[in-house]
Amino acid sequence: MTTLVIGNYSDIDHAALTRTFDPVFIAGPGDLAGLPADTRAAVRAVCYKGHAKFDGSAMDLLPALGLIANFGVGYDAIDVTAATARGVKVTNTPDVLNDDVADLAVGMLLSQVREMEQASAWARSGHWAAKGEYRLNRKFSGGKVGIVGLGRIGREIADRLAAFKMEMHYYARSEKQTPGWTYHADPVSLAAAVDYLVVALVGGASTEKFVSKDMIDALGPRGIIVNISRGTTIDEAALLDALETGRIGGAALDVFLNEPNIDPRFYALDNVVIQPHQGSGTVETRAAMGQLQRDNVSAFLAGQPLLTAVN
Ligand code: 8YV
Repeated sequence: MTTLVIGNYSDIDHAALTRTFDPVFIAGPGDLAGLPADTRAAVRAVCYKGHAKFDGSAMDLLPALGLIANFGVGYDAIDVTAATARGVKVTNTPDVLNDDVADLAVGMLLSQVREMEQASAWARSGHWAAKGEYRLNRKFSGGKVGIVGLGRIGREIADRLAAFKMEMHYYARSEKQTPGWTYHADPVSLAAAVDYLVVALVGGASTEKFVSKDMIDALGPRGIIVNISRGTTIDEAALLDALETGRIGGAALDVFLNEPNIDPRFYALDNVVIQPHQGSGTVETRAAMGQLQRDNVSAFLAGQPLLTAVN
């Protein structure tokens, strides 16, 4: 046995992993210590899925480890510095999920602005027939949007929103070739310039609470925040305060701190669209992510170049 699979996989992925590697499966890094020492010693590659921390002490339980292949583009759960220090390569699954995550981001924003959840509840509860038309809401096309992080996914979101005739603004570490779009080196100035703020940053320590109270206040009472990145990228306490007091108009969130046990204050808010971290959650995309994860492991075990290495 050279491959260890960590995390919860779909039946299709589970079968493909079994066929390809005949691995040992465990639910999370917390189960590593319970494996027999000779099993741990035989592990050269790990397929990892999940958001629990996979740190240096977990890696030290696998002395022959050479690869951690992550199921997901975001690898903030894995301590890449610790991996590199131990000569362990890390791979992820970029690009194959860009369309799905961007589609969901746009759908969540449109749903929030046009109050689709509330309007649906109005119809289902009989109010439409008994009380009449649902209240007027707000025009979506032609708004001003700010993308926080114009990487691969941010760019896909921006391209979709540009098709809604939006005025495009963005923050990124450096200005991009995007004629007609306004670059803001200062994220607070970005937030002040737009109606909608879409967060598409990488996760991890470098972006923790990047969307600050100052940015939230600059966005203002008509402003709406969308987050499809990681819960850590927003100062969640500041966001909840602003949502509860009306200092911000609303939010559409696919990611939270402490998923899936998110702060119950979110459930009491009717100005939040809540999604259960399902940005990449289609059959097609999860299949492509699983394939890329397995292809990285196969390449590693065959001594060939990794497809999508991050260190
Ligand atoms: C998760 C994600 O990987 O790709 C990412 O970074 O957040 C998701 O696609 C997926 O939920 C499996 O854990």
